[in-house]
Order: sequence, then structure tokens, then C-alpha cells
Amino acid sequence: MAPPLIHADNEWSPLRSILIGRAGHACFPPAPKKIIEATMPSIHRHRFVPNSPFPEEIVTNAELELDQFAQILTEQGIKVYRSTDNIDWATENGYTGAMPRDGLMSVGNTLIEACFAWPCRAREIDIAYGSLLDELASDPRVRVVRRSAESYADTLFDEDETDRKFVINNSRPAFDTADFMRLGKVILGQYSHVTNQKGVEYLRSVVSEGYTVEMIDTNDDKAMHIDATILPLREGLLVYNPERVTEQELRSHDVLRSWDLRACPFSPVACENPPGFMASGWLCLNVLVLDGRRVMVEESDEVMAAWLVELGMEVILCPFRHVNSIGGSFHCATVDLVRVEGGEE
Ligand code: DAV
Repeated sequence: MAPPLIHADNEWSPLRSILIGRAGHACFPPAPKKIIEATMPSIHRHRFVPNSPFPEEIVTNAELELDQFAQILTEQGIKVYRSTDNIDWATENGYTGAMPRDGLMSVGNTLIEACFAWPCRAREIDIAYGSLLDELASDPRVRVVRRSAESYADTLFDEDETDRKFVINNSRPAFDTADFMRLGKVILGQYSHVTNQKGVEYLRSVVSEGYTVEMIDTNDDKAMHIDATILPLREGLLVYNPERVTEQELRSHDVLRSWDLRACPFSPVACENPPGFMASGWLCLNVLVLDGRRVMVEESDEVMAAWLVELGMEVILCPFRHVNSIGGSFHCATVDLVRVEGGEE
């Protein structure tokens, strides 16, 4: 029997179906100044003002890269769903439909919508993927958990930041799904400028029985999304960004106790051609594992590609610099919907 339309709970089992975003009409997210200051590269912060589309040439090329990526995955026998086309993000006062990982996460047969912290992203999932979510929810074996009504309250930003590490307060649940990584029944996450304690409690309350959410202590003053900090490549092997997390911290989580944990041996440099408007050079860790062996890597990330080969992976290259420029790489731009184990069909 075919697996449910949602059926994935780790980052490496063989991929059968996936959602890939679209970059059309992407805009610099019009988020409050203090959010941008907390999270975005300092040289680009002045660009984040309302009604500012990303440069046309970058968006056009990002679209071509996403199409090429979709084609490569289709050729590998993976079913590809795309987000809704032709959304005018400037009119929506929003950001983009290119980064579905931030807002959707599959946990077993459940697809969970993030309770976005950023007001400009509040309706992103509904606008870009709403009809897909309805289609997926038509499978009676699937559960789609839309964000709660209380999570729309615009109360996260206040002046009282004296003893807070991150810009948001804990007045309502907030989390981006990209602050979490699935390792089977255990989901590892981090607190960040977009994920608070109520958000984590909410996530714990919506995952199916048997799944647990554990928070790891990361050291990242710009923390927002964990997918350039840790990267599981296959069962038993995880690579990590040693500037943001220690081996000791990772190993203190039972799920990783006996894993091979490898620190990234090089310091990546952010790409400025085209500019990395929203991310650091660590985006090189934001790859997509197809099946615990094959992995999608940006075509100019040669050092990363060579290291992955050393670790026993087979690298598939795809140009993605323009998608990188607007905020993410292969992991950010996708949501894996179905991954199946060997004999499981
Ligand atoms: O520079 O670490 C990674 C993820 C973006 N969604 C960074 C950004």
C-alpha cells in the first residue's frame, strides 16, 4: 500500500515526496527594526523596509534554480509538489514562498504549521501552501495541524528586554519549524529570536504520542533556524557547526550519545556575489539529504562537497546561489513530506 501523503520523521531516510518553494515576487521581509538588527547580516540591514522586492535578476535566477532543483529530484523518482505561483508578496506585506521549511514540518503522519513570530510571515503558509495543505489533509491517514488562533497575537515584542537573550518575549507561542531537526522519535530544537518557550510547549502538545522535543544549547547570538548548525547525514552520522554548538552538548542528548559527530573542519565565508542578504556562510550546511547517501549541494560549495565525499556521501550539485541570496539553501527551500525506510513501501 502507498504510504500516507505525509510520512517522515527523520532527515535522511529515502525521500519519496517533497515540497519545493517558489521565489517569485520575493521581498525583503518588512519586519520591525529590532528583529532585523537581531538576526540579519549588518551590511544588508538597511534594505529591510516595506515594499522592497529583492532585485529582479536575483529573483528570476532563484526561480530558475528552484525549477532545476525540482527537475533533478523528479528525475530521481521523487514526487515534487510546488507552492502556489504568482503571489504578490509586496501587496501581502510579506516575504516569500521560497522557504517552506521555516513554516512546515512533517513529524510521522502529521504536518505541523509554525506559529511564526514575525508578523510579516503570519499568513505565509496559508497564502503559499494553503491549497496544498487541503490536498494533503484529504488523506484520512494524515493530520495537518494549522497554527492556533492565539498564536496570531501581536504581543511578542516589548521594550523590557533587559534580561532576555532573544528579542521575543514569551507572551504567546512562537516557533519557526526550521528551529527543529527530526531524528526519529526525538526532535532536537533550539530557542532563538523566533522560538520561545511557549512555542516549544505548543509543539510538544501537537506531536503524536511517542515523539519528544529536546532543546539543545546553542551559542549563536543571531540564532534563527538550526539548519545551518546541525546536519544529520544518515543514521549515526551528524555534522555540526563548531562555532555554534559543542560536541559535548550534542552528545549529552541520548539520541546522539553513540553517533559519529563531526565538527565542520573549515570556516565558510558568506557569498556576496550575489549578496547573502539574509544568511551567513554557514548556509553551506543547509544541504538536502536524499537517502542517507546522496546529498544535494550548491555547485560552487566545493570545499563542502569534498568534505561530504570524504564522509562517504555522494554529492549531487545544483546551482542555488540566488536562492541562497534571498535567505536559504536546499533544506530551507523544501519540506520533505514522505521518507520511507528500506522495506517500507
Ligand atoms: O546564517 O545560519 C541559516 C538558515 C536560514 N533560514 C544562517 C542562516
